[in-house]
Amino acid sequence: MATANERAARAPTTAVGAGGETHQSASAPDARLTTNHGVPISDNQNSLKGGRRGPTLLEDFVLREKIQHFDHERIPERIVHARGSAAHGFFELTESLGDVTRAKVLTEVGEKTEVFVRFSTVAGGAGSVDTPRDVRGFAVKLYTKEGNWDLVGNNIPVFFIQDAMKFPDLVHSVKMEADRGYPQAASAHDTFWDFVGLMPETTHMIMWAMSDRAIPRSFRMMEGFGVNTFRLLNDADEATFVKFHWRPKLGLQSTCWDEAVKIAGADPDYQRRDLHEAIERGDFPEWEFGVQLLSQQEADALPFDILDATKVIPEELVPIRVVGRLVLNRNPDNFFAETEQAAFLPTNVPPGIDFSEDPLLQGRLFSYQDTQLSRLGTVNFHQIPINRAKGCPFQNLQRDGKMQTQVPQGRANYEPNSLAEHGEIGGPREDPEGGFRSFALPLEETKVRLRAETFADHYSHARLFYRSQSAVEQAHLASAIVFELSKVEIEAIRVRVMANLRNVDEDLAARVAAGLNMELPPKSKPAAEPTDMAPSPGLRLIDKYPATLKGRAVAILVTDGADSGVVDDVRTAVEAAGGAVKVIAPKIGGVTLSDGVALKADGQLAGSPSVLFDAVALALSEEGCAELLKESAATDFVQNAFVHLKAIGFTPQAKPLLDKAGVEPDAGIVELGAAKSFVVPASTRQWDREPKVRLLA
Ligand code: HDE
Repeated sequence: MATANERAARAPTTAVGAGGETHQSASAPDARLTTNHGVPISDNQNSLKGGRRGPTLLEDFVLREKIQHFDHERIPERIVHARGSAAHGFFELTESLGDVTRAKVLTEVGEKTEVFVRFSTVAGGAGSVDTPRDVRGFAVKLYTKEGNWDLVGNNIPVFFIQDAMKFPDLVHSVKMEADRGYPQAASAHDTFWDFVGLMPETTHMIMWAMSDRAIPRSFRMMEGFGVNTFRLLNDADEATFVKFHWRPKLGLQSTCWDEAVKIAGADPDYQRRDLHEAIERGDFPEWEFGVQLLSQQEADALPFDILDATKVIPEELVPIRVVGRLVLNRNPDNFFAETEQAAFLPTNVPPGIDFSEDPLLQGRLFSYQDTQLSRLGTVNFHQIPINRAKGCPFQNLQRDGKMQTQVPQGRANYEPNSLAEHGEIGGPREDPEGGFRSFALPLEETKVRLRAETFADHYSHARLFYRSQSAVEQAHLASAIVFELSKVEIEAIRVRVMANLRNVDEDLAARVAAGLNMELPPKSKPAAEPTDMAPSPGLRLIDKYPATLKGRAVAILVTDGADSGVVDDVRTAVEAAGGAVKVIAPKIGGVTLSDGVALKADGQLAGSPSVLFDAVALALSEEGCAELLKESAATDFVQNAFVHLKAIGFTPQAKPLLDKAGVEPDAGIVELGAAKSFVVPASTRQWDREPKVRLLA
């Protein structure tokens, strides 16, 4: 584990800048404050004035430099995926894919490759919240020996649109509306659903976005997908299609919608904090890396087009081969320098990995490089430390440009040149054997601007997804659509969406109509009639919900006089099961337990609602409980834990609070200290409770 202190301790007292210059790091005990040009500063409190109370002088370069740098501290935020957080770690290959690729990162078993991974929401701005209903970005930069490989994925394996041409329209529709500047970080508004209704190709992704996948419990508990189909190329340049997968060791876990909404208020940085704190305490998040491999013949035999990013390849049809693992074990030292300046490029692929003709991917191949130019302001953004190729040198004859930090030697800035023959520096040369080669795709057709017929089916996969879900998940999905459409003001937009939903599943459409209390409209005419595919249990979420406390947090709410034995027992049991314990008390100074021992609090009740924890234990004394009955934060604490399907452990003295909060007994309501384990129900959600606490569509 690398705590902030340990990192500071091992940090060098001088750091090497990207261009090789050194500057004293702030952690050096004798560090002297200087201007950006190294001039020592004598006074950092007062500007230079003409007289004791006179005007500030233009001559004051110390003040001007400081304010000017501050004025320019911000760079444009990402147009999408603006809000994100990241961590360093490594990728380790556990099984070689040498039969299908020559990429060393996928053939050298046991080799550890440094990575930087950024997770993000998509629609909200950089200052928005962590828990909206949204797709999550899962961008991995692998610093391989053969150049950076950026696997820029999402936590959902399909996408809203089939062709990059529609991306600006999609993003405009989901972002805050153009005239009013709201809603922020929300898809529940007219323009988004207008686009959805008019573009049936969005339907499959809508199923995923309305499922609990779009309200994940933690970045550590999400799957990741490369989404687009790529190619792997072996030594003989033979191609195999590939889909990339990341599978979390902690399993897939999500929140309840009502909980996600409340977390946004209680802790807008919930997921960012969760990732940071897990890594600080040495609880390193880990994912399996898997691939689905298909030959051209296997791809041709599928009843859908693998170049269409709105289609999923069910793992029951093409199994996922696990060949590696990803571990995140170090927080960034500086958010701006690393997380904000990280530039991910789907075009970054090492030899042995290549693109497919997926028209969405093809557009991405242009967009990311282009957006980095405007975001980071220079063609030299690859020289920023977080973006530099670290696994190997980068060397070419490109020169100059804004913010050039390299100092190339010699006169050879062109190729071919013969200078090496004359004892001068000749510069790097191309490598026909080891260099990147594209797949020799035969191209014989005429130029066209159209959508292939093989992309016409917009509903079969949406149907497959919906019908593959468990009953609980189907109810959540239908309720999410009802929630979102209820925020849509133009009725015709709701009607159009419902008409499309009838092509997915009549039951789903009827549930949505009932939830809106609207007539079910006639079915819209699909471009291609949907077909029934065999359900794919692999598409479920709740089945991948592990019964474990590992990676989860349990709050113990304590009052003065609470039984210290109970508090100790809960802590010991939870920690033994891999969970983290937070003590919550009415006051941050803590409480005095029954044995007179003082217990400090990690959080104060009013600022630490139960939405921030996976299960709660109420270790209250009789007097403490009587006090809490007068505090609505306490009632909310218990009631929310109940309606968010969490386990509640309680001392008998806490019973009046349970009653006031309307808690009804079930398998998740456990008396502490009694024979029944609290850890068992705390390790999962109480799905059976849901019909008692919520009317679902
Ligand atoms: Fe992106 N996307 N995208 N995207 N995307 C960006 O690049 C774009 C798409 C994804 O943490 C932008 O650096 C187009 C699919 C992630 O820094 C931009 C299209 C997938 C991130 C861009 C797509 C993604 C981005 C904005 C359709 C899943 C955050 C800032 C043709 C595979 C990376 C930036 C980070 C970011 C363009 C669709 C994932 C504008 C044109 C599909 C995880 O270049």
